Amino acid sequence: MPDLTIQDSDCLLIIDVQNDFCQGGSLAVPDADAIVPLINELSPQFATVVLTQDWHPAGHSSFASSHAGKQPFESITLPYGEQTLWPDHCVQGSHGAEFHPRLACDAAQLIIRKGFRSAIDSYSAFYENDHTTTTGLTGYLQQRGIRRVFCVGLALDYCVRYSAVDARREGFDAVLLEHACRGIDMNGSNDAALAAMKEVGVVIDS
Ligand code: VGL
Ligand code: ZN
Repeated sequence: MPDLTIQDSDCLLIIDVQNDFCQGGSLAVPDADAIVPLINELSPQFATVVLTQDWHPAGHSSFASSHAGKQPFESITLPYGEQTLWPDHCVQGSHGAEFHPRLACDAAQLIIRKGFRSAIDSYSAFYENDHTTTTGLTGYLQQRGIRRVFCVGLALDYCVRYSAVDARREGFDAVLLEHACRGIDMNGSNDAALAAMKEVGVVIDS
C-alpha cells in the first residue's frame, strides 16, 4: 500500500454530491446522503479541494425524455458511442443541480461544471464522453502543482469511475476513497468500476 499521508501536492476531488443524486432526487443513488459527513471530515485535510457539478441544459441528449420511446436506464448509440439514458437530472439552475445542503463547500477553490453541451454527456471531471473534449481540469491541477487526486462522491460506477481513470490517463496518481463513494450499481457496475480503476493503477482505499 502506498503512503496515503496527505501532501500539499494532493487534491480532493468531490464528484457530483448534488440533490438529484441524493435521497429524494430524480437519480438518487442508494445511501448517497451517508457520504456527506465523511466528505466534510476529509475536506479540511486538503489544501486543494475541487468540486464537480453535473450541469445539463434542459432537453440534454443523455435524458431518456429527449428520445421518443426510450426509458431511463436503456442505452442508445450517439455519434461518440454508447450512451446510457437517465431520468432528467441536474438541470442547470434547478434545485436538483445544487450541492447537497449539508456538503461543506466554502473552502473549495474550483467548481468544474460538466455535461453542459446538449449533444455530449460528461461523466469524467477531465474529459467529456467523447473522450476528446476536455474540461480544463488537467491544466488547473498541473498549474497548482498537484500530483495526486483523491476521488470521492457520486456515482462510484459512473462519474467517480471515469474521473479516477482519467486522472491516471492525465498522469496523476489517483486514490479512490471507497467509503466516501456510493454507486448506482446496475448489473454489477460497482464491481466493474472497481476493477477498471484498479486496472489503470488507481489505489483503492476502502
Ligand atoms: C452521473 C449519470 C448521469 C454521475 C451523472 O454523477 O455519476 N451519472 N450523470
Ligand atoms: Zn448527468
